Amino acid sequence: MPEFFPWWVAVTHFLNIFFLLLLARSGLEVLSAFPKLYWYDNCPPGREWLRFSKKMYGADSRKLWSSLDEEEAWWPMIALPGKRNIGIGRHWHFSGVQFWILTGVVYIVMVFATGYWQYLIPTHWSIVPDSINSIGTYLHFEIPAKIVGEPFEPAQKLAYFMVIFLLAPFQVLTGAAMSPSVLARFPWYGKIFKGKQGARSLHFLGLAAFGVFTVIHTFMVLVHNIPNEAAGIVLADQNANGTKAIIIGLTGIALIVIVHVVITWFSLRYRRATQRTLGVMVNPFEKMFSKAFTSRQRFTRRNISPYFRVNGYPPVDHAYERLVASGFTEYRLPIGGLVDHPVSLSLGDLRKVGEQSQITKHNCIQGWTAVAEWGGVPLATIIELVHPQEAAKHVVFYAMDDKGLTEGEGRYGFFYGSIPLHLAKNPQSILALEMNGAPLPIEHGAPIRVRLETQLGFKMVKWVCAIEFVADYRNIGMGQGGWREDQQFYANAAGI
Ligand SMILES: Nc1nc2c(c(=O)[nH]1)N[C@H]1C(S)=C(S)[C@@H](COP(=O)(O)O)O[C@H]1N2
Ligand SMILES: [Mo]
Repeated sequence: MPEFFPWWVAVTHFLNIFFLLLLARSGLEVLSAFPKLYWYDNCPPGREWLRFSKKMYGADSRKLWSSLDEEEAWWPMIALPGKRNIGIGRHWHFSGVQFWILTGVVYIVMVFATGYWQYLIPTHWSIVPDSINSIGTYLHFEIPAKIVGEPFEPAQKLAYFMVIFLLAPFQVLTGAAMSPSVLARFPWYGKIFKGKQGARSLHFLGLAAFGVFTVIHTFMVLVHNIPNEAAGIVLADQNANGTKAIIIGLTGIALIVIVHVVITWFSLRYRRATQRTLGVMVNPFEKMFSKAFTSRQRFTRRNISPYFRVNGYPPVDHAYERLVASGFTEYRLPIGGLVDHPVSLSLGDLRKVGEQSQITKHNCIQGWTAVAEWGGVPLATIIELVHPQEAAKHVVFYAMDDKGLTEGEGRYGFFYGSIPLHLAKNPQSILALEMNGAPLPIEHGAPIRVRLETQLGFKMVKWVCAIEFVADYRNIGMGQGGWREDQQFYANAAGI
């Protein structure tokens, strides 16, 4: 039989504490951007089953509001990094999860390679009544006996089994069910979890379960024979000096806290550097998703959401007002840059170029979703029309809303976004002129907005006024590939 407390359990247990705390805190940062949980993907305001926000926005609100207004600033003590930084929070979450999974894989391999699984995996249903007995014993303020020849009592074994073999994979699976490119490519996968909102709710409940487990687990270690157990889990030797083990254990916890304080401070103080550094780990991963998956969404008219949130306030300048007043008859869309045939098209010209419609689900980075029908011109047809040169690698969409005027809060400059050429060629990448069978409403991007159905919402530029094919986006704006990447530190790839 394997040792009760081998060294690799001590090591992976320590790493697990570090990464789980990282995932919990950065996950809360993501939640803070849309602190509402739903069980269905239409997610209209007011119908959430759980809300962590006092702000109320009604679906019948007379004043235009934007989904970014629903975001909450959470305390850096709780969220990583806190203070409305979902871009940075996601970077930590997706960097951390890779190492957490790696730790888990190493642990599981060792569990099976060494035979340790016998201590963790119940092989008989009697574990259930035995566990109930154990819990009864605890409720009489006594410690139940360990299973003969094993390190744990029955309730403990069952709890560890559920956390390791059910809860941890559950968090990975519900996490994956929130990626827009996974959902677009495999719509059946999302359905298992009641859609993206179901997956968000379940992922949150998973976090809550981890929290409950951690509290009980820690308490149990304290009421059991603490110096002894500490010696086992910290020093991988139950007979080692307990006091020494407790000191080393507490030092380890202090170290974890210090690292968390430092990375939180650093993330808030040097947001660009954090975005760049963690981007090295996250971007390839996100790009892989965007590249491998194309959207296969086929919703029906019955799936169309009665309420579709707006993100980003419409342009407020006179030029845009004049365009609206003219019914966009004066609107022209220049498409140029590194192309053989630059063009400038009116809405009528664009309609002649091609027509495609699709009913798809929108995924905002904050977490909300909504289904609509979009009609317009496939970007692939535009590409054929203008014929990009060899050097063209990205497509940049420039918008008419100047964030300094529409939002303020220290933000400035016109909204824009860029995508790699391959995304523009995807089957459901279009320039939409219509929403739900009518011309695009102003708040949703009139007269033209981009639709890319494997990506997060922030990539789908509204109120487009020009399109440029470029070799590189680094000399545009602040060089990160889009306005939200520049000023909110979002990742440039948006398939997750
Ligand atoms: N020009 C412009 N386009 C934009 C934005 C914006 O602020 N300005 N916000 C983006 C974000 S973050 C999202 S989620 C979607 C929202 O689209 P909707 O308002 O039609 O729901 O638009 C995207 N396109
Ligand atoms: Mo968004």
